[in-house]
Amino acid sequence: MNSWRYSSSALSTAFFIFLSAAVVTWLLATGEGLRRPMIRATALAAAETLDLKGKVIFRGAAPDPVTLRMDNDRYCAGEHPGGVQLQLVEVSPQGGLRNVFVYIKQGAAGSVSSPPSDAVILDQKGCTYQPRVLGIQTGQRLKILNSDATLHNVHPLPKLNAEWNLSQPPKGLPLVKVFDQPEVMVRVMCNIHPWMRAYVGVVPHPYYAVTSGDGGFEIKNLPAGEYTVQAWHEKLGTQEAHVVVGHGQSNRMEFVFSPK
Ligand SMILES: [Cu+2]
Repeated sequence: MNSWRYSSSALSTAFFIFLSAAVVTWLLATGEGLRRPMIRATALAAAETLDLKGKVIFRGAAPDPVTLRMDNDRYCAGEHPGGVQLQLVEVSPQGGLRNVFVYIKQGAAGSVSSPPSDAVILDQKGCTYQPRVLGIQTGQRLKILNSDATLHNVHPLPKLNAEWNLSQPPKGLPLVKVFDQPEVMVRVMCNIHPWMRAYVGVVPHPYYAVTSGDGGFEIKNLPAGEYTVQAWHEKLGTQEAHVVVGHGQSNRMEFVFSPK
């Protein structure tokens, strides 16, 4: 009896080893393992999360601001007598760069959560989009307001999501839209006011931020693991960095942009 038990157990062990070897061989052969997000299984098991904090710096001479004339719309021109000085490379006295979209490009897919119920707000105010750079999750509602007493036309120009083009009456009802596909960035324009621009970073997770006036950003509640982080700026392009979050590593990072 004992010998039968022993041999049965040995058979089970042998079968388990065979099955494990087959799975490993299949992963190696198909490259499936390589395509998995770069999250350490041990980190996820520990359910450790951290806030990834960082700063985006600009070194060099910022270009001259552009003067926007809004003369083709009396309301817009009246909101900005003398025009608008638009500085797209907006740098703080300490060198921090504003309006950089920073997001987890690789490594967060295993932690995808359903989109938050709160809508992201994009306002049209003073004939500009506010904010100019924003992030949103796939499936999350984008609520577009028109706070101006003039007609606007909201026209995103995506490459992966559906394009649409809708007029919005003066102080009209909000438009509510959703992006289905991750896309960094979706440019939004207004067919009536050619100076109007907004950029929407659509990501499948909540791990993104836009730098504030001092160039700082914070990506909250990031599971410990290894990540590729990308920083995007409208005029200065993109940069990527590999970071390890948790495991005793620093949760601070820095990007440095220079003139193009
Ligand atoms: Cu407009």
